[in-house]
Amino acid sequence: MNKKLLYLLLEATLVFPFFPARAQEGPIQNISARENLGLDGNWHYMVDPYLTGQSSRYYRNVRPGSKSDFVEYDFGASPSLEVPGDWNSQDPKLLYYEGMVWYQRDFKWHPRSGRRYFLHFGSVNYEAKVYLNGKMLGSHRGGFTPFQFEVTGRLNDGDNFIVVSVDNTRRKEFVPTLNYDWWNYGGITGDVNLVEMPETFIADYEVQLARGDTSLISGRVRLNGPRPSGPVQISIPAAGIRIRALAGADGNARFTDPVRGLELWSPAHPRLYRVQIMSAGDTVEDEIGFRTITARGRELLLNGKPIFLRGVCLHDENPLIPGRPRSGADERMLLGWAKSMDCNFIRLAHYPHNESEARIADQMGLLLWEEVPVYWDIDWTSDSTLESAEDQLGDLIGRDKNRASVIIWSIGNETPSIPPRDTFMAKLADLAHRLDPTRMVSAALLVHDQGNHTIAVDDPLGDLVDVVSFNEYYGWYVGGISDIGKYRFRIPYDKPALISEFGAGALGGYHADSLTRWSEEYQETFYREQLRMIGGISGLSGTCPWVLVDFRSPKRLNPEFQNGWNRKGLFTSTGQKKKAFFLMQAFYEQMEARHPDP
Ligand code: GCB
Repeated sequence: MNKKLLYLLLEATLVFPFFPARAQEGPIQNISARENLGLDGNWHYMVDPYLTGQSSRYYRNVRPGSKSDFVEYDFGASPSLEVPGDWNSQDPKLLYYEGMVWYQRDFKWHPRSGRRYFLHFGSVNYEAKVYLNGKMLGSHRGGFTPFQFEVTGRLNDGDNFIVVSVDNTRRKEFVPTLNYDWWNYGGITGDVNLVEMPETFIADYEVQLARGDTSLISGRVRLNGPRPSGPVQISIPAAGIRIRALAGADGNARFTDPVRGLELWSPAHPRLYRVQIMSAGDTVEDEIGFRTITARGRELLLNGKPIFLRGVCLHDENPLIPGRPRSGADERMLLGWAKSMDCNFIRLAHYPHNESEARIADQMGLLLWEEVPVYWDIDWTSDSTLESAEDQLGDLIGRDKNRASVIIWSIGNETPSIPPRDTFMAKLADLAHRLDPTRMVSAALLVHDQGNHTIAVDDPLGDLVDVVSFNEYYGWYVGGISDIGKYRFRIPYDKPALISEFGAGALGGYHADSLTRWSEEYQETFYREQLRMIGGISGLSGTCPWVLVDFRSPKRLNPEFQNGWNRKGLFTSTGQKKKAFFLMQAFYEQMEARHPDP
């Protein structure tokens, strides 16, 4: 049993010795396709900077019964926040708030016998304690990945209420740690659902082409419940495919079957098939695309053919709110901006984005890099830090393993090589490979200046990843524009290489000559020089400028040009294109003409 599970069970047992919470092995796959009561919407909230709520038992949600009753809180009379959504963008008092906030909402439900119920959260940043009808269900740490609690037998027939305490205090041992270059948006940032399932149900499934093989479909279905063994069927009606498999006593059914005539998914042709997974008592449907992603020496191959990744980096932030996206429409808008630059690839930095984003990318024909927040210098020697990084990586892969768009799992960003970090990252690389042998594993590496303008990509982690990716800021943090052309890169790997970041800041609408920092002209010239330099790197598999849109960061304090925003966006914070956007767009159009998407 993994340690997180043990923690959940122990905690639940201590609080309710006679009724331990039953935490799951992993959240139910494809929640949005299940019978569910959506619990998004308005939740009451109370801000609790002094951590009074635990001892005052806010989770009991008591309301004064008469005028003379003494109760020092009242959810019902408190204001509300939209869920999903961060609190920072919904109440001006909370813009910089880091700490505890209590959420509460009522709902009506009539549980049916012979059915099982799960309370599922898409993401809560960072630590959540969840209570149903005054009793604790359990807790979860990690701000970006889903989790759930089984609530069978705990629902009232009729009126119910949930209370969640959410704490986004940054801590040294957390992942991410104390210091990072984005806004620490707190709150219930993902969807909340009450899900109804049969007693034995399809808890998880994976349906993909076998690694590098377009003639084999392979995967796994996992049943959960009192009758976990039995036949399962996977069918793809439009392709005339029907696969039968048998789940053993552990609930797992594995299969590998030949397929013929399947149209492959690609950015040029994002074909998705309706896939039906059936067991004796349960059926679930998904939309899945089929493609392979492999490497041959320095070439990256999609469906066996070379592809150049015309990428861009993106934070999970809608600048027009500004805050975490609150709907699929927000995400579609951001991905649409990337498409308008002729991108076929997006690096979702620096943490898991909302689950629906990869589904939208599947539909729009965008390839994705997904990442866990192992960012800069975290606590490499702490067991709990490693456990948290592993949990987040496992949960992300578990959530998005059926998405054709996702081709790269990134295990971290700019982590400086020292022995304990090398050991830590080797474990993550190994875990990602074990959990998903069909995709590429990468990390955004730091480079090292060997003198004479020679930049070596020589991080030992480069030996353990499948795609060598690196960030470089020559002409912005190092040297000026006129130096960019002098740099040469040494990339001593026979693997695909990718520039995972390069970029310069510009305040939209600020115009000056090309030597004036923060002007659109400086940024434009920086891009022109960078693209010339990058053009000299032979065999590169892609580029990802930093970053598509200006984003909020409390580290960016230049009052004239930044004002709490990282200004390296190709779009401004109001959604306007900067001059450099058009240069990048022209470059990508040329690249597409030279290397059309397979
Ligand atoms: C980086 C980081 C990214 C920062 C960016 C910057 O190297 O990976 O998170 O936001 O530089 O703007 O400095």
